[in-house]
Amino acid sequence: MRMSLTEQILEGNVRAAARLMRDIDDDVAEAWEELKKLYPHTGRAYVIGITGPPGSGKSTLVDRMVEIYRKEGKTVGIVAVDPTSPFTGGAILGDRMRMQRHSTDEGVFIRSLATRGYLGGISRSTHDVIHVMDAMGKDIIIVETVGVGQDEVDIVDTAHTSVVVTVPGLGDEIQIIKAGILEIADIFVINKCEREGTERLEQELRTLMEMAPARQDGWSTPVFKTEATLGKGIFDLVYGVSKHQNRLIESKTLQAKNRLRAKKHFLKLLQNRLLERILDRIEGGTTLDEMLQKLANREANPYAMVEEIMREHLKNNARRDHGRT
Ligand SMILES: Nc1nc2c(ncn2[C@@H]2O[C@H](COP(=O)(O)OP(=O)(O)OP(=O)(O)O)[C@@H](O)[C@H]2O)c(=O)[nH]1
Ligand SMILES: [Mg+2]
Repeated sequence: MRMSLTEQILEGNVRAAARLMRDIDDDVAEAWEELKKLYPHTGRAYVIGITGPPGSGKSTLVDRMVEIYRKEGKTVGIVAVDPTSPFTGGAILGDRMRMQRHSTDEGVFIRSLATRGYLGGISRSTHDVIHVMDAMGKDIIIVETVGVGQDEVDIVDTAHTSVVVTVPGLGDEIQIIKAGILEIADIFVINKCEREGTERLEQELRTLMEMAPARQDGWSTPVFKTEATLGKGIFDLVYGVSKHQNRLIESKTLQAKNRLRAKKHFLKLLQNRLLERILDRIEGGTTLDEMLQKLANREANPYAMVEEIMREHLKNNARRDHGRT
């Protein structure tokens, strides 16, 4: 009998893993079944999120970090999330190039994800892909995402340790406050620290942090200065990540963190599944476009419409759904 994708992945078949990730991306129905089977084999990997503005050097940093983890004998999965926006177009290719030297290393698995439509959602497939890498046995999983809005905050929900990258000379201090980045950063990195303005930025970050309320886990967010192209400061950064990991364990907040991660993932799954199901049904009669048009023309009331959909499609069809997946 043919082995299932899950069985192949658990045996270390890299092509099977890549295949499943493609299916996840394409929203193939079987992917759900495979993920369901894989799930019991997850939960061991340590997930690090790296976020920051376009071109701040995230991929270069990741590449350097991977170098260190590999020397320590750890295996690594990398998820590079690309919001498909005009100004980061072509970033996927760029990431591939920059991490090319690890691409022949069996201990490293790299996967790029493009942001998809409003239904697929960036964080859902990210969670799923993390699970696949986790089941593959990767010790460390690094999620790189461009910080351009809500996505970065979403991605942070997937990570145990969140690293926020900034560079001098961008007026970043304003961006940081705007994006609410302060609350989500476990570690700050000032990359391209050879550039002018590093000291000022560092000072600004520290001042900001002093004003922030004390964290429950007692962790105070460190600031590391790196020059990723030359590999400077990377050891400190990697050490900082493991210090944060230890703090999570010692302060017993790791469990709380995992609960939060589980919650976000679960709610996302539920939300997507329900929404998909309902929209599928609606497509049969009135199309979503038609509904939206009516709403825009103020010919329909969104509150009443949602109520009606709930009534019709959730309750009455619940039995018909039974047994279908
Ligand atoms: N001067 C300088 N350049 C750097 C440093 N780190 C990275 N770069 C350069 O900055 C450019 C962008 O680096 P990436 O690693 O692709 O940045 P990124 O944040 O991953 O970019 P996106 O994924 O496109 O958002 C590249 O040309 C790097 O060589 C640094 O410490 N100093
Ligand atoms: Mg990148």
